Amino acid sequence: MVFQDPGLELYINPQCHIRNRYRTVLPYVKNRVKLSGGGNDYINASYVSVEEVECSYIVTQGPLGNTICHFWEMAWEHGSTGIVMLSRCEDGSEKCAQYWPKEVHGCVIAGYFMVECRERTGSDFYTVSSLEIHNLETQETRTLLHFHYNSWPDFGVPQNEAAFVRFLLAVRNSGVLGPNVGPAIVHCSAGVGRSGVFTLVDVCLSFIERAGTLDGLNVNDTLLDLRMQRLGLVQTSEQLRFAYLAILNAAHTTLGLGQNTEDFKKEVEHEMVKEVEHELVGSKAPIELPMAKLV
Ligand code: PTR
Ligand code: PTR
Repeated sequence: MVFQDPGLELYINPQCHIRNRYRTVLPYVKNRVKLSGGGNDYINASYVSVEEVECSYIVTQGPLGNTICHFWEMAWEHGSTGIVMLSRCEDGSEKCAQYWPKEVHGCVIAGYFMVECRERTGSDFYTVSSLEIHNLETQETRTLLHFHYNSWPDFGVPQNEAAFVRFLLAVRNSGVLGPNVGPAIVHCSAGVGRSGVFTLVDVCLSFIERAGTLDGLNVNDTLLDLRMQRLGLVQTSEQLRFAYLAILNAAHTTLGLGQNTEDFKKEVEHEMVKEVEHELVGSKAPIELPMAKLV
């Protein structure tokens, strides 16, 4: 299946091929992020936002070795204070370049930027690094938090939604997703499957917080809206089901409605997920990437 909407034109430029990690995953023309440093302005990244709940992100692929400098340029130009990374660097093959320091007190130099790791804390499934980014051209320095969820395979789901929700709440509580800072950068390997789950759950949680209830939440429409901004966000029906469970878990946690129970899970399985799979995965919103449009 292929998106037919003429407003959803993918950015296809042979001069930019070496900046794409996957030939089939490209940003739309209408909302691609442009680098402003002069020369080729291309980076495989999309602005994704839902204004109603003041959520905005930059969703992007895991940097390649030759795009690390573009990645940091983008973070700098947008005043981002947080990066959410949902893939590993290696998982059988390279999924993402090691664009941030591997070790505490380590340093990465890319283009005009020097990035140092000041501190790192973590649990078994995620790490939080406090990074200092120095602009070598202007001599300015800023700090930025790097949240790395390191146990989520591509096309899969995390082990359980409670762990993922703990991660999401840690990101939210840090303030990096807030409306008064630059958009957080969210990426996995292609910047569609796992990044789609993260943004969908965060946006839905924002709707729930604003309303003070789960009533009226429309996850389907929210995902369709996000998919008009970057193709293929949320890749599999398993990921979509997981997003549902995570949304409900997060809602129960933040609204104090009590913890996830088996009954509650069953309810989700029966009443919501089946319907959504049928509607969203089955017909209206293709999961497949639009191969036909590619040169
Ligand atoms: N665990 C590392 C540390 O604390 O130094 C941080 C880290 C985690 C670095 C994962 C890289 C990682 O990616 P990969 O799992 O692909 O090596
Ligand atoms: N497998 C696809 C291809 O080779 O064209 C690209 C792809 C890779 C799509 C990973 C999605 C992927 O998952 P995620 O967006 O979660 O990194």
